[in-house]
Parts: sequence; structure tokens; C-alpha cells
Amino acid sequence: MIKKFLVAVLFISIIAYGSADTYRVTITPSGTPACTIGAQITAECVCDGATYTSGYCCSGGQQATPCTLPTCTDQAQAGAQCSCGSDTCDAGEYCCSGTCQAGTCAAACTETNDLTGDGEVNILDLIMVASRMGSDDITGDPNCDGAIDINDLFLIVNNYT
Ligand SMILES: [Ca+2]
Ligand SMILES: [Ca+2]
Repeated sequence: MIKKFLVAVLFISIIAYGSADTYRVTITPSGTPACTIGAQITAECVCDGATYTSGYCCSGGQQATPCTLPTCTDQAQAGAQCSCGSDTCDAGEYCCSGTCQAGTCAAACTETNDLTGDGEVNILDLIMVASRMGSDDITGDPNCDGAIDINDLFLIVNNYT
């Protein structure tokens, strides 16, 4: 009876394994989930082949102290905890020139009437402003005051090349 059951299980396992790749998930034979590498262990998980409930799961295995954090990509959202200059960003935060913040890094506004950067102030720059009127899109803000308004249009017109 047990033998038949085991054969059946084996048979089903082979079929499931061979036919449905999508069912394959990263779990260990015991069913314990794998720890997130680089993260603090808050629930039972498997790190480098062993099960832990505390400490940190680092690339070299579990340890009591925090792992050496990877360096964040500057001006980008952190996918996992990382080092941003002297600051440490959590996953989801943005690393902006050495400081972590919740929102996207503010792009620097450069005062210029040549918004398109083609060396001329012409209809294309006027369109850049006109199409962004009323917004706070700095790509259409020649005087960098944070508002795209009639003054910006005049700036372009008055500096037309
Ligand atoms: Ca231009
Ligand atoms: Ca403006």
C-alpha cells in the first residue's frame, strides 16, 4: 500500500516537474522560504543551506551583524537596502547624490532659453514651453522658477535667434 502510494507520488512528481516549469518555485525541500540576501532575517528562512530565524543573510551566509551593503545607483530608486554615500537607503527609496529620500531625485533646472539644446532659440523651444504651460515640468521652464507660464513664453520670444 505504502509502496503504491510512493510510486504514485513519484509518478505525479515527475509529470508535474517535467510538464509544468511554471510551478517550480524557489523553496527548499522543507518548505521554508529562502532568505533575502543582504537583508535582516525576520522570519524563519533558509540562508546558504541552513535555516535561521535571526541575524542577517549575507552573500557568504548567515551572520549576526548587518551585511556590507551594496552601493546604490545614484539618482535611482533602490531595489534593496544599499549604501548611498554616508546614508543607507531602504528598498524603494531614492539615492540622490549621497542622500536617501522617499521621492524621486529632483532634476536640476538650468536657466536657458534653448530648452531643446540645439543651440538655437526657435519655434521648437516655444513648443517646449507651450506644451508644458501650467505644469511643473522643468524641461519647459527657461527661468527655472518652477512654474511654466506666460513669462516663459515671452522669454523664448524675446530671445528668438
Ligand atoms: Ca532650441
Ligand atoms: Ca518659469
